[in-house]
Amino acid sequence: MRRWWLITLSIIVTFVTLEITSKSTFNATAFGANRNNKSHLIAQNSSSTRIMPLGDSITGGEGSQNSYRRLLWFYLLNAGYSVDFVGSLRVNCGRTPPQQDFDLDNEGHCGWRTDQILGQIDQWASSTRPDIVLIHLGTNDLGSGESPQSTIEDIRGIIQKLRYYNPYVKILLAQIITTCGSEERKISFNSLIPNLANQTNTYQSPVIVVDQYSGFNVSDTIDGCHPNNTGEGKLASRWFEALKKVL
Ligand SMILES: [Ca+2]
Repeated sequence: MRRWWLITLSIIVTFVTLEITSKSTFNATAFGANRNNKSHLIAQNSSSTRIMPLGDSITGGEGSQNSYRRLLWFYLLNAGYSVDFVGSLRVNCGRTPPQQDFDLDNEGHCGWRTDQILGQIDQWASSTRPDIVLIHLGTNDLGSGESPQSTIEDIRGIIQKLRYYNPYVKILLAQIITTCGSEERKISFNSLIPNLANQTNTYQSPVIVVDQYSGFNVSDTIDGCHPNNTGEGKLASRWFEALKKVL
């Protein structure tokens, strides 16, 4: 009897040791990715929360920039969250980002309007089924003569489609940064975002406004439109603060 008890105890100790080792490896890997600039060191597993960064070139990252996604990735990992960025793209406006030590997957489609995103979201959401979607859209619509109201309706359509593939999806919806084109139209568009969030928010599938507008200046861009390192830091911080409330 005593022998069986010892065998059982031995099995339990082995299992607990393996669990601790496994968790230590994950944390070391996450920080190691930051230190060694090796994308293959990025740890993910099937239980990670799937986050889709969805938008235009402000999400994708213009040319030589890494985009806000890199900083956000390390904010999340260093805070201990197990996340997996998802999307059909792994490039920044057709180019490889300068640093590739983060999860490159994204849906930041350079130059795209919201109605174009709406036309493709079925395909993307069905293949990745995100748990959380970060939406920063509207810049190209407003810049090409689309009305703020029609752009809002396109975003409403995107939310509905995302819910078809995951009824529990959480939407973080940006009031967009103040660059590129008419300031007046941006302000008008951003003023409609809280109303859209109120109308679409549910307990099962929250829609949360993230203010990316206030505190963001043209000096936070590389070209008057796209965030520079400082601007990316501001975007990443606002997303991170919002994500902490839903992760
Ligand atoms: Ca990924």
